[in-house]
Order: sequence, then structure tokens, then C-alpha cells
Amino acid sequence: MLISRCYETGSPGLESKGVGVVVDCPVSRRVEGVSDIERVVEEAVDLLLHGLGASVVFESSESIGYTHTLHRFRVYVSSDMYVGVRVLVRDREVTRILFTIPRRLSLELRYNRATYDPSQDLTSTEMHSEGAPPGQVYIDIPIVYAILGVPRVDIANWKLTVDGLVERPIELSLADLYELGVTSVLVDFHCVTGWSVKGLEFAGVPVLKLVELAKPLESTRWVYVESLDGYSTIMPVEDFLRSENLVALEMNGRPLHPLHGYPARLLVPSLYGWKSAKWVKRIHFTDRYIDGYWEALGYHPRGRVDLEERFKTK
Ligand SMILES: Nc1nc2c(c(=O)[nH]1)N[C@H]1C(S)=C(S)[C@@H](COP(=O)(O)O)O[C@H]1N2
Ligand SMILES: [Mo]
Repeated sequence: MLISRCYETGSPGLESKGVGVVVDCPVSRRVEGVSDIERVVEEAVDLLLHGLGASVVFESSESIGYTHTLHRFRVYVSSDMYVGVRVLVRDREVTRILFTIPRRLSLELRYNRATYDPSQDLTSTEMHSEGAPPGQVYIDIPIVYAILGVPRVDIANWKLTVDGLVERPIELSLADLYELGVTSVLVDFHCVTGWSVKGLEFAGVPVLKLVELAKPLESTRWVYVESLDGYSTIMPVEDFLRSENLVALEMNGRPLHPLHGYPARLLVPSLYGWKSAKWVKRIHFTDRYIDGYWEALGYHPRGRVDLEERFKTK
């Protein structure tokens, strides 16, 4: 049996792109090449989307570091609607297949639903050799990503909210943030797709300063971050509470470029770049794990660069 159980997730960011639910299925199947992968997709589509007629169209492949490849397919259910299929391959083994199901599509999916337990993913012991982070290549400047587009920012009314499990929720304007005092850090930045940039200078308000003001409760385990564009991400509170982490307002001596997140982005350099949400509007302390945008598509709840936590390990 190719697929025995699957995990269902979703996120507001995906919702805004018309995706109702992501179905994430762990798989273990050896493949030798693209045609093998296509056969696995057809088998999976047959199992889950029975009666759909499997017209599988290959879309693209992308390397994720040196270790993984992500292959995208589409299964058209009508001329303008398709189920997205993403196949993750590691060392010639398909390790998971993810289906992105359109919101407008009501399908009877055949699989056993399971509940995702992020605590399994918090105990990675994978180690690596000294030097550059495993699976990463240095490039000169960061590639701009804006998966949900570049939002228009009304700077006069923009505020950063810090709330959730805190003693004192706070709201800060850009001027308020500058008044708290700006610190600069020199960091390397790493994207999960395999590129890294050395020596970027960011300036902003240390998150520890915001924590002093808002005072998260002991029961906090996760920090969920939301952006103006509908993007979101999540990380364990212990990764959030690092002294180098900033609500960054400047990069390389200038206010953040609109494409890099103006007026403010989170900067968490120990984690892969997708955790550093741009155009940030809300930092929410919580005791409950929920997927952010990329986490809902199979990316790791934690994402430490040193331990190569690229994808959920289930
Ligand atoms: N709001 C938002 N934040 C985001 C993203 C995005 O698409 N939207 N992409 C993430 C990813 S995958 C990376 S690698 C970095 C890239 O930062 P840059 O665009 O400033 O180079 O931003 C992260 N923050
Ligand atoms: Mo990224």
C-alpha cells in the first residue's frame, strides 16, 4: 500500500490562493527516475482521488539543498481546476506526497486521517560536519520571495501587534519601534531551497525587548507570526527567544526595501529564511501548534539550519 494515512492541514495564506486543504501523505518508495516518480503519482492519485481519471501533468522540479528534490504535478479535474501534487524525494526515495485541494472542489478522498504531532519533529538528532551549513551554497545577495505578492503598506496606520499568551498585549507603530532602540546584527541568511548569503547587516528591535514589554506566559510553546500579505509561519518559543533575533527595520544601512518587507520583518537567522516573515503585523504567543503557510505545505515546524530541518520528518 503506497499510502496508509495522511495529515490534513491548511492555512489562511493558502486559503487566499484558493487552496482549501493540503493532504500530506508519508510514503516510502524507491524511484530511479522521473518516469518512476510519475508512476508513483498516478498510483497515489488513483488511491486518493478515485474516479477522477488520472491525467497527470508534470509541472516542475526544484532542488531543495543537496538532499531533497521537489517535483510538482497537476491533476486536472476540469479545464480550469486542478489538484496540485508535490512529491518530495530524498536519496532516490519518495518520502511524502502532498495534495493541494482547491477550495471549490468537494471530493471524497480515500485515506485515513491522522493528527500531526509536531513534538516528534522537535527531537531531531541529525548532525553534520563543520563549515557551511549542510546542503547550502553561498550566493551574493538574497533572492526576493513574495509568494503571496508584495502588499501595499499604509505606513501611517501600520502597527505591530504582540499578543496571545502574554501578560500585556502591545501594539507598536514604526515610530514606537524606533523609540525602543535599534540594534544591529551581522548574520548569514539561509533559504531552505539551498542558497545562503554571508554577512548581511540588519538593524531593528531585538525580539527580547518586545518580550520584556509583553511578558509571555510560562505556558507559551510556540510563536505564530502573521504578515500583511496573509503569509504566516510558526516556530518554537526557544528559537524565537534568541538574542540576535530582530524585528528588523533596516538592511545594510537602509530602511528595508519594500520587496524585503518594509516596514518590518522578523529576522531569525538560526532558522531557514521562511521563518523570517516579511511585512510582519502580528507576533502571537501560543501553547498550540498550527501550521503557517509553508508548514502547511510540509515544511518543518522548527527549521534549524544547522540540523537541516527542511521538512517535517513524519
Ligand atoms: N510575507 C512573506 N515573508 C517571507 C516570504 C514570503 O513569500 N512572504 N518568503 C520567505 C522566504 S522562503 C525567504 S527565503 C525569505 C527571503 O527574504 P528576502 O525576500 O528578503 O530575500 O523571506 C521569507 N519571508
Ligand atoms: Mo526561503
